[in-house]
Amino acid sequence: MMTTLFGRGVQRTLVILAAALAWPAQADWDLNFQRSVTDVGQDIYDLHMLIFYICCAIGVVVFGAMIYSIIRHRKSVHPEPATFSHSTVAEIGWTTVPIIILVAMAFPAAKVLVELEDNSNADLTVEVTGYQWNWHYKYPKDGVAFFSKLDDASSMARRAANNIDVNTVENYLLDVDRPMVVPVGKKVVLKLTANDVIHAWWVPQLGGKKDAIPGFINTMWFKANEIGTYRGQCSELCGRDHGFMPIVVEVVSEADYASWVQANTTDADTRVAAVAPAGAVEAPKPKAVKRGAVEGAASTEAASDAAGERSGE
Ligand SMILES: [Cu+2]
Repeated sequence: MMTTLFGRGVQRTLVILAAALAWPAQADWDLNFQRSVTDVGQDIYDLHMLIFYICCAIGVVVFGAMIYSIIRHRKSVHPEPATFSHSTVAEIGWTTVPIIILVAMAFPAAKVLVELEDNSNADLTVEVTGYQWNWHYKYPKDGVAFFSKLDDASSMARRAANNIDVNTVENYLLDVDRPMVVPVGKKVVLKLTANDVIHAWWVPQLGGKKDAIPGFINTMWFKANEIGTYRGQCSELCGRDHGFMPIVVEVVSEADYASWVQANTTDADTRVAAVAPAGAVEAPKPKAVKRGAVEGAASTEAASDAAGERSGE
Protein backbone atom coordinates (compact mmCIF):
# COMPACT_ATOMS: atom_id res chain seq x y z
CA MET A 1 0.00 0.00 0.00
CA MET A 2 2.73 2.43 1.06
CA THR A 3 4.82 1.49 -1.97
CA THR A 4 1.89 2.25 -4.28
CA LEU A 5 1.32 5.61 -2.61
CA PHE A 6 5.02 6.39 -2.78
CA GLY A 7 5.10 5.30 -6.42
CA ARG A 8 2.14 7.56 -7.20
CA GLY A 9 3.84 10.46 -5.42
CA VAL A 10 6.98 10.00 -7.51
CA GLN A 11 4.89 9.71 -10.65
CA ARG A 12 3.02 12.91 -9.85
CA THR A 13 6.25 14.76 -9.09
CA LEU A 14 7.68 13.60 -12.43
CA VAL A 15 4.56 14.81 -14.25
CA ILE A 16 4.82 18.23 -12.57
CA LEU A 17 8.55 18.40 -13.41
CA ALA A 18 7.85 17.46 -17.03
CA ALA A 19 5.17 20.15 -17.21
CA ALA A 20 7.59 22.70 -15.76
CA LEU A 21 10.27 21.74 -18.29
CA ALA A 22 7.77 22.07 -21.13
CA TRP A 23 7.09 25.64 -19.92
CA PRO A 24 7.63 27.52 -23.22
CA ALA A 25 4.99 25.31 -24.84
CA GLN A 26 2.38 26.48 -22.33
CA ALA A 27 2.24 30.19 -22.86
CA ASP A 28 -1.46 30.35 -21.96
CA TRP A 29 -0.95 28.65 -18.64
CA ASP A 30 0.71 31.36 -16.63
CA LEU A 31 1.56 31.33 -12.94
CA ASN A 32 3.14 34.75 -12.70
CA PHE A 33 1.60 38.23 -12.53
CA GLN A 34 -0.31 39.49 -15.54
CA ARG A 35 1.84 41.63 -17.80
CA SER A 36 1.03 45.26 -17.15
CA VAL A 37 0.15 47.88 -19.75
CA THR A 38 1.52 50.75 -17.65
CA ASP A 39 5.16 51.71 -17.09
CA VAL A 40 4.74 51.61 -13.33
CA GLY A 41 3.08 48.20 -13.58
CA GLN A 42 6.03 46.97 -15.61
CA ASP A 43 8.39 48.37 -12.96
CA ILE A 44 6.42 46.52 -10.27
CA TYR A 45 6.72 43.34 -12.33
CA ASP A 46 10.47 43.82 -12.82
CA LEU A 47 10.94 44.52 -9.11
CA HIS A 48 8.96 41.40 -8.27
CA MET A 49 11.14 39.30 -10.60
CA LEU A 50 14.37 40.83 -9.24
CA ILE A 51 13.40 40.05 -5.63
CA PHE A 52 12.25 36.58 -6.72
CA TYR A 53 15.63 35.81 -8.32
CA ILE A 54 17.46 37.14 -5.24
CA CYS A 55 15.30 34.88 -3.05
CA CYS A 56 16.04 31.91 -5.33
CA ALA A 57 19.79 32.59 -5.13
CA ILE A 58 19.61 32.85 -1.31
CA GLY A 59 17.60 29.61 -1.25
CA VAL A 60 20.19 27.80 -3.36
CA VAL A 61 23.08 29.04 -1.18
CA VAL A 62 21.39 28.30 2.17
CA PHE A 63 19.97 24.89 1.22
CA GLY A 64 23.21 24.06 -0.64
CA ALA A 65 25.24 24.75 2.50
CA MET A 66 22.77 22.75 4.58
CA ILE A 67 22.75 19.72 2.27
CA TYR A 68 26.54 19.85 1.89
CA SER A 69 27.00 19.98 5.68
CA ILE A 70 24.54 17.16 6.29
CA ILE A 71 26.39 14.90 3.83
CA ARG A 72 29.95 16.04 4.55
CA HIS A 73 29.67 15.98 8.34
CA ARG A 74 27.32 13.01 8.77
CA LYS A 75 27.77 10.84 11.84
CA SER A 76 29.16 7.81 9.96
CA VAL A 77 32.05 9.92 8.62
CA HIS A 78 32.57 12.16 11.68
CA PRO A 79 31.53 10.23 14.78
CA GLU A 80 33.34 12.76 17.00
CA PRO A 81 31.54 16.14 17.07
CA ALA A 82 33.59 19.34 16.78
CA THR A 83 34.24 21.16 20.05
CA PHE A 84 34.20 24.84 18.98
CA SER A 85 31.31 26.93 20.33
CA HIS A 86 31.21 29.86 17.91
CA SER A 87 33.04 31.57 15.08
CA THR A 88 33.33 35.36 15.12
CA VAL A 89 34.07 35.49 11.39
CA ALA A 90 30.94 33.46 10.56
CA GLU A 91 28.79 35.63 12.89
CA ILE A 92 30.00 38.85 11.29
CA GLY A 93 29.41 37.28 7.87
CA TRP A 94 25.85 36.14 8.44
CA THR A 95 24.95 39.50 9.96
CA THR A 96 26.46 41.78 7.34
CA VAL A 97 25.61 39.81 4.18
CA PRO A 98 21.82 39.91 4.82
CA ILE A 99 22.07 43.63 5.69
CA ILE A 100 23.84 44.29 2.38
CA ILE A 101 21.22 42.24 0.50
CA LEU A 102 18.35 44.11 2.22
CA VAL A 103 19.86 47.53 1.52
CA ALA A 104 20.47 46.54 -2.12
CA MET A 105 16.81 45.50 -2.41
CA ALA A 106 15.56 48.69 -0.70
CA PHE A 107 16.87 50.98 -3.45
CA PRO A 108 14.86 49.61 -6.42
CA ALA A 109 11.84 49.10 -4.12
CA ALA A 110 11.92 52.72 -2.90
CA LYS A 111 12.25 53.95 -6.50
CA VAL A 112 9.07 52.09 -7.52
CA LEU A 113 7.22 53.27 -4.40
CA VAL A 114 8.06 56.92 -5.12
CA GLU A 115 6.90 56.47 -8.72
CA LEU A 116 3.72 54.77 -7.55
CA GLU A 117 2.82 57.64 -5.21
CA ASP A 118 3.45 60.46 -7.66
CA ASN A 119 -0.14 61.61 -8.08
CA SER A 120 0.74 65.00 -9.56
CA ASN A 121 -0.11 66.36 -13.03
CA ALA A 122 -3.31 64.42 -13.69
CA ASP A 123 -4.76 64.52 -17.20
CA LEU A 124 -8.00 63.11 -15.86
CA THR A 125 -9.32 62.69 -12.32
CA VAL A 126 -11.95 60.10 -11.54
CA GLU A 127 -13.68 59.79 -8.18
CA VAL A 128 -14.26 56.14 -7.34
CA THR A 129 -16.60 55.12 -4.55
CA GLY A 130 -17.00 51.56 -3.33
CA TYR A 131 -20.47 50.42 -2.34
CA GLN A 132 -21.89 47.12 -1.10
CA TRP A 133 -21.43 45.72 -3.80
CA ASN A 134 -20.66 47.79 -6.82
CA TRP A 135 -18.54 50.75 -7.84
CA HIS A 136 -19.47 54.31 -8.61
CA TYR A 137 -17.38 56.41 -10.98
CA LYS A 138 -17.58 60.17 -11.22
CA TYR A 139 -15.68 62.31 -13.71
CA PRO A 140 -16.06 65.78 -12.17
CA LYS A 141 -14.63 67.72 -15.15
CA ASP A 142 -16.52 65.80 -17.83
CA GLY A 143 -19.80 65.63 -15.92
CA VAL A 144 -20.11 61.88 -16.15
CA ALA A 145 -21.18 59.71 -13.24
CA PHE A 146 -22.50 56.18 -13.09
CA PHE A 147 -22.66 52.96 -11.13
CA SER A 148 -20.83 49.92 -12.42
CA LYS A 149 -22.12 46.56 -11.27
CA LEU A 150 -21.81 42.87 -12.10
CA ASP A 151 -23.31 42.18 -15.53
CA ASP A 152 -26.60 40.33 -15.86
CA ALA A 153 -25.14 37.16 -17.42
CA SER A 154 -22.79 36.58 -14.47
CA SER A 155 -25.41 37.72 -12.01
CA MET A 156 -27.91 35.12 -13.27
CA ALA A 157 -25.30 32.37 -13.50
CA ARG A 158 -24.03 32.88 -9.96
CA ARG A 159 -27.36 31.90 -8.44
CA ALA A 160 -27.44 28.14 -7.84
CA ALA A 161 -31.19 27.99 -8.48
CA ASN A 162 -30.71 29.06 -12.10
CA ASN A 163 -28.67 25.95 -12.95
CA ILE A 164 -26.55 27.81 -15.47
CA ASP A 165 -23.15 26.31 -16.32
CA VAL A 166 -20.78 29.14 -15.42
CA ASN A 167 -18.26 27.89 -17.96
CA THR A 168 -20.63 29.03 -20.67
CA VAL A 169 -20.64 32.62 -19.36
CA GLU A 170 -17.99 34.78 -20.97
CA ASN A 171 -15.78 36.59 -18.42
CA TYR A 172 -17.77 35.06 -15.59
CA LEU A 173 -17.70 37.41 -12.54
CA LEU A 174 -15.30 39.68 -14.40
CA ASP A 175 -17.78 41.70 -16.41
CA VAL A 176 -19.81 44.78 -15.53
CA ASP A 177 -22.80 46.52 -17.04
CA ARG A 178 -20.97 49.85 -17.44
CA PRO A 179 -17.17 49.82 -17.54
CA MET A 180 -14.99 52.72 -16.53
CA VAL A 181 -13.69 54.41 -19.69
CA VAL A 182 -10.39 56.30 -19.89
CA PRO A 183 -8.25 57.63 -22.73
CA VAL A 184 -5.02 55.86 -23.70
CA GLY A 185 -1.68 57.50 -22.81
CA LYS A 186 -3.21 59.90 -20.27
CA LYS A 187 -2.40 60.07 -16.59
CA VAL A 188 -5.57 59.05 -14.79
CA VAL A 189 -5.66 59.89 -11.09
CA LEU A 190 -8.21 58.01 -9.00
CA LYS A 191 -9.64 59.44 -5.79
CA LEU A 192 -10.90 56.45 -3.89
CA THR A 193 -13.33 56.25 -1.04
CA ALA A 194 -16.16 54.00 0.14
CA ASN A 195 -19.67 54.59 1.31
CA ASP A 196 -20.08 51.65 3.66
CA VAL A 197 -17.21 49.25 4.32
CA ILE A 198 -13.60 49.03 3.16
CA HIS A 199 -13.18 47.99 -0.46
CA ALA A 200 -10.05 47.96 -2.61
CA TRP A 201 -9.69 48.90 -6.25
CA TRP A 202 -7.37 46.67 -8.20
CA VAL A 203 -6.90 46.07 -11.89
CA PRO A 204 -3.67 44.03 -12.07
CA GLN A 205 -2.72 45.06 -15.60
CA LEU A 206 -2.95 48.73 -14.69
CA GLY A 207 -0.53 48.28 -11.77
CA GLY A 208 -1.07 49.25 -8.17
CA LYS A 209 -3.92 48.66 -5.79
CA LYS A 210 -5.55 50.97 -3.27
CA ASP A 211 -8.01 50.66 -0.44
CA ALA A 212 -11.28 52.56 -0.62
CA ILE A 213 -12.04 53.48 3.01
CA PRO A 214 -15.15 55.29 4.28
CA GLY A 215 -14.25 58.79 5.46
CA PHE A 216 -10.86 58.81 3.73
CA ILE A 217 -9.78 59.68 0.22
CA ASN A 218 -6.90 57.60 -1.09
CA THR A 219 -5.22 58.49 -4.33
CA MET A 220 -3.60 56.33 -6.98
CA TRP A 221 -2.79 56.75 -10.64
CA PHE A 222 -2.18 54.86 -13.85
CA LYS A 223 -1.33 55.68 -17.43
CA ALA A 224 -2.26 52.90 -19.83
CA ASN A 225 -0.04 52.57 -22.87
CA GLU A 226 -2.34 50.24 -24.79
CA ILE A 227 -5.95 50.38 -25.87
CA GLY A 228 -7.91 47.45 -24.48
CA THR A 229 -10.20 46.06 -21.80
CA TYR A 230 -8.66 45.41 -18.41
CA ARG A 231 -10.37 43.49 -15.66
CA GLY A 232 -10.00 43.41 -11.91
CA GLN A 233 -11.91 42.85 -8.72
CA CYS A 234 -12.45 44.38 -5.32
CA SER A 235 -9.50 43.00 -3.40
CA GLU A 236 -10.66 43.68 0.13
CA LEU A 237 -12.81 41.06 1.81
CA CYS A 238 -15.67 43.54 2.08
CA GLY A 239 -18.72 41.44 2.78
CA ARG A 240 -21.22 38.88 1.59
CA ASP A 241 -21.06 39.74 -2.09
CA HIS A 242 -17.38 40.61 -2.15
CA GLY A 243 -16.74 38.23 -5.03
CA PHE A 244 -19.38 39.90 -7.17
CA MET A 245 -18.04 43.42 -7.59
CA PRO A 246 -15.67 43.27 -10.55
CA ILE A 247 -13.93 46.24 -12.10
CA VAL A 248 -13.64 46.73 -15.85
CA VAL A 249 -11.63 49.55 -17.40
CA GLU A 250 -11.90 50.27 -21.10
CA VAL A 251 -8.85 52.12 -22.38
CA VAL A 252 -9.86 53.84 -25.61
CA SER A 253 -8.42 56.36 -28.06
CA GLU A 254 -8.78 60.05 -27.24
CA ALA A 255 -11.43 60.49 -29.94
CA ASP A 256 -13.43 57.53 -28.64
CA TYR A 257 -13.14 58.92 -25.13
CA ALA A 258 -14.45 62.30 -26.25
CA SER A 259 -17.49 60.73 -27.91
CA TRP A 260 -18.08 58.52 -24.86
CA VAL A 261 -18.10 61.64 -22.67
CA GLN A 262 -20.46 63.31 -25.14
CA ALA A 263 -22.84 60.37 -25.01
CA ASN A 264 -22.78 60.01 -21.24
CA THR A 265 -22.71 63.58 -19.94
CA THR A 266 -26.40 64.35 -20.35
CA ASP A 267 -27.76 62.30 -17.47
CA ALA A 268 -24.84 63.11 -15.20
CA ASP A 269 -26.54 65.67 -13.01
CA THR A 270 -29.49 63.51 -12.10
CA ARG A 271 -27.26 60.51 -11.49
CA VAL A 272 -24.89 62.48 -9.29
CA ALA A 273 -27.81 63.75 -7.27
CA ALA A 274 -29.21 60.25 -6.90
CA VAL A 275 -25.84 58.86 -5.94
CA ALA A 276 -24.60 61.36 -3.35
CA PRO A 277 -24.66 59.65 0.04
CA ALA A 278 -27.46 61.20 2.08
CA GLY A 279 -25.43 62.01 5.19
CA ALA A 280 -22.58 63.66 3.31
CA VAL A 281 -24.64 66.43 1.72
CA GLU A 282 -26.75 67.29 4.71
CA ALA A 283 -25.19 70.08 6.75
CA PRO A 284 -24.69 69.48 10.46
CA LYS A 285 -27.22 71.28 12.64
CA PRO A 286 -25.89 74.70 13.69
CA LYS A 287 -25.37 75.27 17.42
CA ALA A 288 -28.41 76.88 19.00
CA VAL A 289 -26.66 80.15 19.95
CA LYS A 290 -28.50 82.60 17.77
CA ARG A 291 -31.47 82.19 15.54
CA GLY A 292 -32.34 83.86 12.27
CA ALA A 293 -29.78 85.23 9.82
CA VAL A 294 -26.80 83.79 11.68
CA GLU A 295 -28.25 80.31 11.56
CA GLY A 296 -28.51 80.57 7.78
CA ALA A 297 -24.88 81.68 7.50
CA ALA A 298 -23.59 78.92 9.78
CA SER A 299 -25.57 76.36 7.88
CA THR A 300 -24.11 77.47 4.52
CA GLU A 301 -20.60 77.38 5.93
CA ALA A 302 -21.07 73.90 7.33
CA ALA A 303 -22.52 72.72 4.04
CA SER A 304 -19.54 74.02 2.09
CA ASP A 305 -17.20 72.40 4.63
CA ALA A 306 -18.96 69.10 4.17
CA ALA A 307 -18.77 69.46 0.39
CA GLY A 308 -15.08 70.33 0.61
CA GLU A 309 -14.41 67.26 2.68
CA ARG A 310 -16.18 65.07 0.19
CA SER A 311 -14.22 66.29 -2.79
CA GLY A 312 -10.99 66.05 -0.81
CA GLU A 313 -10.00 69.68 -1.22
CU1 LIG B 1 -15.56 45.37 -2.04
